[in-house]
Amino acid sequence: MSNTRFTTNDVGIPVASDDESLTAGTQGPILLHDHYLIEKLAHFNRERVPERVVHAKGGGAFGELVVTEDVSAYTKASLFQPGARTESLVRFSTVAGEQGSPDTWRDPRGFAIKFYTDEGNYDLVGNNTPVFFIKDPIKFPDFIHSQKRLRGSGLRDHTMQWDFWTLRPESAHQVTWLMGDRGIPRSWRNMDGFGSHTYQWINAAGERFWVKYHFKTDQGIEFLTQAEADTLAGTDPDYHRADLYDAIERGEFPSWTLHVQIMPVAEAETYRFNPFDVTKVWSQKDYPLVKVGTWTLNRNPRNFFAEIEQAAFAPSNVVPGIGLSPDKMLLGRVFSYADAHRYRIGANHAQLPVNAPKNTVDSYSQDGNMAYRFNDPSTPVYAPNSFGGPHADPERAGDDGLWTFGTEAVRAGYVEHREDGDFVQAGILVREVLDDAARDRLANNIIGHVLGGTSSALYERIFEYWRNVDAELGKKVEAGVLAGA
Ligand code: HDE
Repeated sequence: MSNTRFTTNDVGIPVASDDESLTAGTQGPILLHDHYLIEKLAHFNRERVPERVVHAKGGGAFGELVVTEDVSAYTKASLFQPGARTESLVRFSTVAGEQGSPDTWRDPRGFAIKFYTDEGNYDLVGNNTPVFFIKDPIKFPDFIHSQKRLRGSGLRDHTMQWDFWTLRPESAHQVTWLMGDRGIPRSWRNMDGFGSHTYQWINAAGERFWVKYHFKTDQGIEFLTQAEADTLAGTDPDYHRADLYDAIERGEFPSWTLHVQIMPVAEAETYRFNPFDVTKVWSQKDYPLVKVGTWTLNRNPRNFFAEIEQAAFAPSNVVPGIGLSPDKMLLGRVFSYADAHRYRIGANHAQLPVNAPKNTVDSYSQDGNMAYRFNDPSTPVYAPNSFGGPHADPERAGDDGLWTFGTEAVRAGYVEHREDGDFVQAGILVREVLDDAARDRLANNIIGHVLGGTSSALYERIFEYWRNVDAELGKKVEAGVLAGA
């Protein structure tokens, strides 16, 4: 079969050989003016961008959100209006492992969605758990260091994980999720997604509500046992990435039903838990799920690097009709992600096709590395101007950062509402949500994890931590660890 495709270099010039470098005679040195060889080697050296400092290993796909219900009383955001269909991208990930690490390590899973709305990109960068380990962004680098690797040996270390968790007992709720079945989903298709933080919704009349997002898997929740996950980590480290890719290739499009919990602003102050603390959930008895629509994944990336590795999700990407909240973690993230993208991909990361919005960009940003998009030359380069350049319109904007602030600058924790406490909701999860078998698996997972190299000097503190979550569970953990030590 004749092949009429001919190799060129990166500027389209036909090249002489795919196989032989240019040398001075057959035994002579390679010649520096073999610029095609140089381009190949030099470009190869630059193939990697820095991996994400967390959530380095992942995979993703494209899809669509279809709004089947009417929630317009709560938000004017165009993507949530009845009947709206919005293209989207998701990236699922583990948190602590590096790019080549196994998909089946016990870890929360990232659940980052980008909605390409007609009013700009809306990114909901959540996890497969509704809560998080810490509640102040100042602790994030410490927390992540404790989950990653020791400085000297470069090894992971259970002692520093348990040391950090037990010294920051606000972690108890999330660690209970992590050590339970949800810590190793069977596949990305078999897990729920959560926005985790409290966000604002703003309706057309300007009324504000606090909301939490829940994506409930239509495939059903399924998990791997520790033993299954350990085996897969060795035999099939890309198990979850392959599962999603293969399902979509087969035409089996996974879907999730999107629900929200809605809290009237006036109730936030008196709710039994502080509704802005990301280590807490809102009880669904108090704030039941309100259905919004269906979100389906139906298209695989065509280029993993261009569309998934370079995907840049940022909690600062919020569109009109949606706003932020006094959750300190969320506010820390609003700075952190765009900063990470500028470092990792570059100042113009938003110009890449996967990150660019579908609507028109009319901003005053210009130049920088790899600038590709530019305004018509007649558009002024400054604002305000008298020559027809874009001007801000508060009516169109989202007012995403508005709520009533106290005026004093303080370094203090969250105001504790009457039922708050580090261990309260973790205990409810153990006693009221899990069944006997799940409680047993939880205890065994904890015991196995602690015995996986944790210094015995921490044992008593670990037992105390779990006794505080639940007396029974604490006893089981203590007995199991001491028996196995
Ligand atoms: Fe992240 N996180 N995070 N995080 N996070 C990143 O962004 C950060 C937090 C989450 O698939 C980084 O581009 C801070 C909570 C997901 O591309 C970084 C804090 C939740 C992803 C970063 C948090 C998340 C990230 C790494 C404490 C769930 C992967 C490189 C205030 C609600 C997104 C990058 C993807 C990624 C910072 C806490 C979820 C460094 C400072 C809470 C799903 O910017």
